Amino acid sequence: KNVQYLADYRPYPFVLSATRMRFALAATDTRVRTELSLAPRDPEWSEDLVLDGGKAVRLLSLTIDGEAPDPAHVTRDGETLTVAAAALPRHPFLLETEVGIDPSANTAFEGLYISNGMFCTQCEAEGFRHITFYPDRPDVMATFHVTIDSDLPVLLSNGNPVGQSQGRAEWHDPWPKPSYLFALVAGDLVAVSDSFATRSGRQVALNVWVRPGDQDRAGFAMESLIKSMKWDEDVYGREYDLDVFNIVAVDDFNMGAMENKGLNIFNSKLVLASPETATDGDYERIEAVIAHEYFHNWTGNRITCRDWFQLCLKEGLTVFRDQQFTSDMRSAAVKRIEDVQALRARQFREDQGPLAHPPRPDRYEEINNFYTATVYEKGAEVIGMLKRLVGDDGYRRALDLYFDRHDGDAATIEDWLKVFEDATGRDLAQFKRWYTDAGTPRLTMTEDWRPGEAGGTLTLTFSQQTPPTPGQPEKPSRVVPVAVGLIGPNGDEVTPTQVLELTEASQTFAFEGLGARPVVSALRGFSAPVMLSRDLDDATRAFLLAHDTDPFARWESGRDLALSALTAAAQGQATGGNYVQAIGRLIADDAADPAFRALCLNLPGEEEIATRLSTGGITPDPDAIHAARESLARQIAETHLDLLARIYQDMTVAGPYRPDAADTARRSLRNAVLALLTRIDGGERAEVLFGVAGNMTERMAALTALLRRGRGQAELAALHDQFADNRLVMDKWFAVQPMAAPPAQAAQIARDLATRRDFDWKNPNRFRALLGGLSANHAGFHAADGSGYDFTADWLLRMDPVNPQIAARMSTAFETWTRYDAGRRAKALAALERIASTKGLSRNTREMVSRMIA
Ligand code: BAL
Ligand code: ZN
Repeated sequence: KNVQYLADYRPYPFVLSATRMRFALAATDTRVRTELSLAPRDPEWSEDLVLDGGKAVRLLSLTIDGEAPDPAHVTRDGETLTVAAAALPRHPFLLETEVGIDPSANTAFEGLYISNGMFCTQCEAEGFRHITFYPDRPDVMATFHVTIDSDLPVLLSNGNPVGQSQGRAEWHDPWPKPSYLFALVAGDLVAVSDSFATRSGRQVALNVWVRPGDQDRAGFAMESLIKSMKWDEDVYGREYDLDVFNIVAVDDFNMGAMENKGLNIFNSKLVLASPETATDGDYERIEAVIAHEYFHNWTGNRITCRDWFQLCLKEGLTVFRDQQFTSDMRSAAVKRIEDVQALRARQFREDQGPLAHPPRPDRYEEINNFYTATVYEKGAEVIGMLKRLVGDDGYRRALDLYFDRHDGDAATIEDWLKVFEDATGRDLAQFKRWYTDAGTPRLTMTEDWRPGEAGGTLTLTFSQQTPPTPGQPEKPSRVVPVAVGLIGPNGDEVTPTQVLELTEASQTFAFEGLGARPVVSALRGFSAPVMLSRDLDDATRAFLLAHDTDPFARWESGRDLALSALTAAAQGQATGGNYVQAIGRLIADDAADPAFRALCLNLPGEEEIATRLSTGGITPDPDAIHAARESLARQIAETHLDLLARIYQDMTVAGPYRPDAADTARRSLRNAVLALLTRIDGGERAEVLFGVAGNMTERMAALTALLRRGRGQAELAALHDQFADNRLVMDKWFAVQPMAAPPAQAAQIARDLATRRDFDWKNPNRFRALLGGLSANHAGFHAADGSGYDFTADWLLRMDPVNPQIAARMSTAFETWTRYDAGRRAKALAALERIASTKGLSRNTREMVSRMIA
């Protein structure tokens, strides 16, 4: 085992000031010459020079200040190249290497590879070591000067262009950066171009590079980039710092996108959009991810991470910033609810199982396995709490200090917390546990009401407790900000939002001088990433759903009502009359935001119901959960048939397609209603909509509704005929079939799809579409006969030698396996053990599987 520990950190013993590289690109034999300007960190102390370098990097030559060292002083193992201290000067020196690499053989898409004839790189976290020998760690930062020799028409790297001639381009990046931010692209590409004048007057050339023919789908990405640049100036005072900002879309990409300095590389699904091919959700995601990668220029690039344990320093903060951006561009209330839904679906799920880890882990085997919901989304939640605790002004002062103090640094979570302490005077020692401790705290709230002459007193008692997680049996109390408001019996707010700060295992807070017993609206805005439990009857929940002034808390009341009905039904108990009535009143309110009504109307997913049950100590039965959810949906549809039919008509969106918040909101409500109506009308409306809709949002909604009812084959065929050449649409086509299939058929449908010639499984998007589609079908993936587990294990094993990152990432489909019944557990464990016992398994997948079966 090759475990890395945070406690073992020590600075690199050499200082690297400048890196010069020359690439002679060729598909099977690319030559890379690298010059490193190095100096010993401490001239009194001699150390070996250890450079990282993957197995496939062939060393062709090495010199120090122009001389080849004695070969006895140079040793190579599978992962490093070491020059013995005896061969190194005690003064600054130039180390030159030439290596040969084979981009055409690189199916793992780490380092330099080829996608559809285009050369492309992905270096975060440790891809650069597959390009050349280098101190491939984020705290080694250097300026880069890159020359690319190739006949391909477009040759790009980081920084500013400094030379362009036939078959050659030169780029210089003046901002010292770690190797993970290096990028190179060479291909037959065309650009959608624009420009941006920064607030200090710098003209920046902007380009979104795509394959010829895709230009008409790149405009929205450009609009999003310009909005992001403006927003970061207005809200954070951050200005862009190069003459050019390039974005490139590539079809084969392990991640969503990558923030390389001045040369962001994107998975094409997060750049390309047209109304006919992309959904409203795709547009919103493109806007958010373009912003996210752009925002990294300050939070990630200008200030980077000292080591990979600090990954959430840049990711949590940048997610937080992109969430703020989307809130400002669209509806803050809707965005908050969507983010909490995503957090619960991915991060709470992770926290409850064997893969639980803190936002800042203190050990890993393979860092690529830690690009997780905990590092990203919980990392963002922790910053939201900090902001709530220190206030908006304190947050702004702390961020200004962070940028002033740490510009050009490779920083740590300690540095981050220190700027908040220094800017606000607050002691954050206890708060730091949010970074170091895993697990979702469980909060319990009880109420005590005492009427009195001078008004009544309401006392709230909170207790907190966090269940053990792997390696962390004890969980000390954390600081938990709980935003609370009080609503009077007539529905008026009597006490506006206050933030209560919990620091103890149990604590009370009193509200005095109250006229009548109020109803408590708790955890407003989801003020902390905790699970709150309180004894509340359905009538009070329905009251809050009707009257709460905080949109998140209001939505949450509806959610709780639905979950209480669903969890009861999944255990064979009574049905959800209260919820059905309350939801009818809510969606009938034409004054309310349609997006909010849609969020309330969409029932919790089966996975969420399973999580709620297992949190309460009950073993979830996927088939019973599926049946309960279907039955409640049908009950809603039958009870409110006329109302739903009316809303379906009213929410028709006229005119040309626009992906803005207003039209997206109307379509989201209309599509939520369609899913219910399809349960009653035999699919009539969905079939019509699929035929007439000019946009992918409505066509996918119609197709999904039909497939869930066992229909939709003609529509599937039509979509295929129309878009067989469009990879992104075909990914949707592959994903929706197992996802929306009746659970008993899901695994077989996935298996059949996997035999198709166009199941281009080495493409990460296509692989994720099919396996992710199946695992999104809760009862299908967890089919009692183990067919979902077996199918998934077969394909993880097939993918692992080709692309270990993707295999390891997709293995998280199994991360909840321990919460199911003995029969399912045995089948899931057998599948995991089959993977674990496979010879030659990658470090990535081995680490994931062994943590899951530990
Ligand atoms: N840094 C990896 C991709 C992202 O989070 O932006
Ligand atoms: Zn990021």
